[in-house]
Amino acid sequence: MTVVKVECIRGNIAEQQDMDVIVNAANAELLPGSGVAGAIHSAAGPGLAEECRALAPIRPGQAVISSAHELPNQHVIHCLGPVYGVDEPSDRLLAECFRNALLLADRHKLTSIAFPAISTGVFGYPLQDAAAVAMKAVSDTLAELNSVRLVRFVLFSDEDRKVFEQALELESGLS
Ligand code: AR6
Repeated sequence: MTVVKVECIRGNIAEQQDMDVIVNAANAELLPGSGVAGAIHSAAGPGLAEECRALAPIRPGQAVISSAHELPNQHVIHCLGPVYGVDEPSDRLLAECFRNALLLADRHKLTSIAFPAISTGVFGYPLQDAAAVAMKAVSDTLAELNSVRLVRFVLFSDEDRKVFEQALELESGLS
């Protein structure tokens, strides 16, 4: 079985130079926005929004792939997370984001993928619950991956990183 490393770091998702693909916590229209989407679009330059126009709109749980433009990565995968309490069932839709992004990266023969904490900002998903969903989704998808070797969660604060680290330790399929 393929060995996949899962790690949690504190950092900026738009500054993951060593990763093949970074994941955007997008809006349905794939427009720049705030938070993760703002950071990714401003680092990528206007070409990203232009390319994204043809890929939008997307629905909760869906993942689409684009070029990375001026970012140091090969690609960006855009996921629309659920708005907590609105898009239901939110846990299944959030899990689909991680699963669909991993499978898409794998289909593109990419080896490393960096995720932000999708839905936990503007979309209001409680961080601890989101971390558990994320780790279980990665664990449940591992057996289907051929190319991906490194999954990195990039959290904006050390406090958030600790929450994800704990969820990683609790997800037995990943240890
Ligand atoms: N790097 C890593 N994590 C970040 C960064 C960054 N540069 N910036 C914020 N976070 P959010 P969502 C954390 O709101 O909840 C946008 O406007 C942040 O602390 O970016 O999925 C889109 O256009 C939080 O824990 O994504 C959508 O309309 C997490 O990343 C909507 O917000 C996600 O925060 C998407 O909302």
